[in-house]
Amino acid sequence: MAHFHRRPDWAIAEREATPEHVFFNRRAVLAGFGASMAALAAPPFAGRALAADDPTADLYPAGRNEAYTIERDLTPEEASSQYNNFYEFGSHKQIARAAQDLKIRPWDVEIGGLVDKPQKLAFDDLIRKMPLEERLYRHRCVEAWSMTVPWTGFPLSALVELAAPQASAKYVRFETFLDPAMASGQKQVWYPWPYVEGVTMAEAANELAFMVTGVYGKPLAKQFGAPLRLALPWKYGFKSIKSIVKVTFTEERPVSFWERIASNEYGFWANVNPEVPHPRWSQAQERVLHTGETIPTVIYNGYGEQVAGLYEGMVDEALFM
Ligand SMILES: Nc1nc2c(c(=O)[nH]1)N[C@H]1C(S)=C(S)[C@@H](COP(=O)(O)O)O[C@H]1N2
Ligand SMILES: [Mo]
Repeated sequence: MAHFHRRPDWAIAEREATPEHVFFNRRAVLAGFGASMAALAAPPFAGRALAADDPTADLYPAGRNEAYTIERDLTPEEASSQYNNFYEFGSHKQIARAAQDLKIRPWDVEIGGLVDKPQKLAFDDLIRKMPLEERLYRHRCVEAWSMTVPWTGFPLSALVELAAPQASAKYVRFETFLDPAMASGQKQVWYPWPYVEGVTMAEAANELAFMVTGVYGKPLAKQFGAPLRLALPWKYGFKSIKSIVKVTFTEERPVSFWERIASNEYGFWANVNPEVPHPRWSQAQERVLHTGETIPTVIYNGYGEQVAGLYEGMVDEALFM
């Protein structure tokens, strides 16, 4: 019974494990972000969405919803698009180039399970049924780095409405594509592919739960999880599943990808809380991706007003891991 798996890279506190923040700091000092990238030993700025080639290009930029702006500075695209978690393309942060192998057309999204309207839609049809808007959201990775990005997309609640779930549905389960020939990371058999995530129906109905189709006023670049990903800004980043092909309404709680790998470290709820450390590192602070600055982490990543009510009275649940 040779059942073992390699520890994920974030098994070590990331600021100890990786040189990237040093790299970013040095780059910021030397040139300032966005300036003369080519002059530095930096990776090329791979994977800008080629707006003209994208069948949804005419939908961008979408109008900004001013209810979702924040005081923090936006993370420059040059930083957020060159430092990504997308294990399907490698277990490190420099996957932007490899992720260009992701084939995003044709792209179907299957909606099923306990619903009145099971359906399989082409992404290009789905997006045109949905109310697109831009929102500025914080993103806090469980590895204790953070960014602030302008996502474009539509509320998850609009997709729930389209599916018409039955009363017995208690959870929404999301699944990423499975294609090891295209995504070399999926050849690593010790990971439980495909990537799976889930939320409760109440979480799915929360106004903050957002299905993302674009960023920086353009269709999503591949490394961000094109053409369709989730953003749950009050939870650790691993809940925000990328490149979704399947949405299933279930009675049973889905077991997510990282929960299956290490349930004592990456739970179902994964709500951000600076006072509940990861078993192997503190969550009290976070490193701002593009500046290297360390700032305090805030409960529910600053979204307590919108989401704390979801968890009232749930004393027996591990809400913060
Ligand atoms: N399918 C899939 N979704 C994923 C991941 C992944 O490896 N595969 N990584 C997660 C993690 S840990 C984080 S922090 C965010 C990173 O999103 P970003 O690369 O756009 O910053 O995506 C999440 N969604
Ligand atoms: Mo993450």
